[in-house]
Amino acid sequence: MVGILAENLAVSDGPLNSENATLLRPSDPTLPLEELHKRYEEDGYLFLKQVLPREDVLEARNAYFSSLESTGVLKPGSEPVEGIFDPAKSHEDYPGIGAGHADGNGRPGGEQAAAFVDLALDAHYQHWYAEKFCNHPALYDFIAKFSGWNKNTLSLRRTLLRNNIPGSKPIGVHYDQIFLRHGDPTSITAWVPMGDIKLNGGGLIYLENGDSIGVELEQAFYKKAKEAGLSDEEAKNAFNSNMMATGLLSEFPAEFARDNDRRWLVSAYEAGDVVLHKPHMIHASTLNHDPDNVIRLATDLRFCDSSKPYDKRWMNHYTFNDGV
Ligand SMILES: O=C(O)CCC(=O)C(=O)O
Ligand SMILES: [Fe+2]
Repeated sequence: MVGILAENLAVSDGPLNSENATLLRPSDPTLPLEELHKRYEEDGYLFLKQVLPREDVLEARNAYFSSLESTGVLKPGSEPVEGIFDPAKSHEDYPGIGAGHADGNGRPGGEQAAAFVDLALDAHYQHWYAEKFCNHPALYDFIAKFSGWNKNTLSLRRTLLRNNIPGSKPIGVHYDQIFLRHGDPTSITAWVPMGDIKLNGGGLIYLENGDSIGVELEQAFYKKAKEAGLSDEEAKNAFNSNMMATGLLSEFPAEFARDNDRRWLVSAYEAGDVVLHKPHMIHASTLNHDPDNVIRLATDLRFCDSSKPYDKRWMNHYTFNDGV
């Protein structure tokens, strides 16, 4: 019998249940470094419980939704920090940034969505976010110690604040090195939920033992490019042309897991949790089916060793069509 993990837990091409999914393993950030390293290397991810102070994350969530309130996205009478979508509105008028729209990372939505999209983009440049949240010492210090990069730990400026409104399109299957391919494949992504996310509320999912599959895919892309007679530099630039225009491996997570004989790892998240993942670790997002219409907000912060080559395109704040 197929067990239910959560009512309505699903990806774009179908439900996630005990047959094709299981739970992500949480880790206490105070565990010995040796154990944390072992988990990160073995699993391709490290799901840190409460590494950021919950109140600081909620303060950022509040700032974000307060800045969007004028667009009518929030349910009348609700508090901005709750981030509850107005059920009378259509999610099409509130498109998310960076969810792998057909036009890559171009500007989403039409005329109707302009004010919302402008403000959602503008949030990336605000002091509360760009200076305070992205450089939170609790996370930076953890990564500097965990990686052993210490003072060479560099936080890449380009980040994506992603609001997934109930019913909107989640990001498809990918690994991050595809987008960071001008840098050494040792960077660390920190996926940071900005608020509590229920199991069926649109959180990130990871492919079980997915790092080795990502490494193999990367090698296969590289080999194919070389066989086509491309130089190293050209091969680097040709990665995207080997897959979908968006750099994604697939828009169909259920099918992708089936084809690779793997399960998806799922979790509910609390404000203060962070998942670190390796550059080839395969992941995607679930549909936001939050029964209370809570908007899923998260950001991806990336860290690298500044003594190694890193992707300089990531040293500028995110803008539409920035070529990454
Ligand atoms: O938040 C999402 O839906 C996608 C995030 C992601 O892919 C990442 O953090 O690398
Ligand atoms: Fe990613």
